[in-house]
Amino acid sequence: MNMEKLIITASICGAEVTKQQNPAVPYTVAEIGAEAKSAWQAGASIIHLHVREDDGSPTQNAERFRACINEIYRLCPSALIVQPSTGGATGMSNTERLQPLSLNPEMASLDCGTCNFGGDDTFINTESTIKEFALRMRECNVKPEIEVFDKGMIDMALRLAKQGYLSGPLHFNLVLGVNGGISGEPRDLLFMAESLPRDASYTVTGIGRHAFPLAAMAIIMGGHVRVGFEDTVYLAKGIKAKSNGELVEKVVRLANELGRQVATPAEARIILGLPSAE
Ligand code: KMH
Ligand code: ZN
Repeated sequence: MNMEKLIITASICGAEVTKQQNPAVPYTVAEIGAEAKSAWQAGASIIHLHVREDDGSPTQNAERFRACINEIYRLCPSALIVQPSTGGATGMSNTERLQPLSLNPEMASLDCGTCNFGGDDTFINTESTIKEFALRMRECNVKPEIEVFDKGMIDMALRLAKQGYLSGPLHFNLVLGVNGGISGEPRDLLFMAESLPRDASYTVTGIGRHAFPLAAMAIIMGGHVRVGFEDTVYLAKGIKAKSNGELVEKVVRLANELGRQVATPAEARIILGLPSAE
């Protein structure tokens, strides 16, 4: 397949998934480091990072992020790209959510709209919140991964880009299958991808049972793929993954079968227009 190499992002932890759902979900600094290593060894070049207290409760504390990022770099010497979440967990304040930007990461997630988020939870991102987060990312020299859960959020990002809050080429994360966002059928992904500017890059996140069918579509379409415990704890129907590495390995198998090569972290930086790590 004559396409750009595939960037695999591992969403190793998330803010909501628990050890009750899968005992391999990492909470401690050591567990987060080990899960990042398993994903990197399997072929991930980006870690989308949430962090937890040791008891599993989600936190956006900068020092906890620093400890986890240091542990990840200690265990993964090829300089993975670490992308902290600024979404945090539902109900967190903007000030709480913004804390990891103080560490000047290369990238961070930028959520571009409000939606229901499973059950009665809501994930609130008003227009002024998105503008504030985008400006802070620009100040800190952080490349936003524009996270969208529905088509209207793409439109919001494009409107803010027109107003100068975001600069191109834009990089999106199309998240499909959240209970409250767009569903995860093939036509949904086609619609979302066709709604992006021609020079944009995108990664695809399929939630739950949509993870691997949408990964296969993204591989064929020239998109990139995110997979990890944040998005699914299952390797296949009824089979829980033993690690994030197992989930990444499955994406690598799909890419190999479909003839698309997997990017190293250095190649991912070039694709995304990030400065090299050296
Ligand atoms: N935990 C969700 C409420 C992000 O990382 O930017 C939001 C989330 C998005 O995970
Ligand atoms: Zn996240």
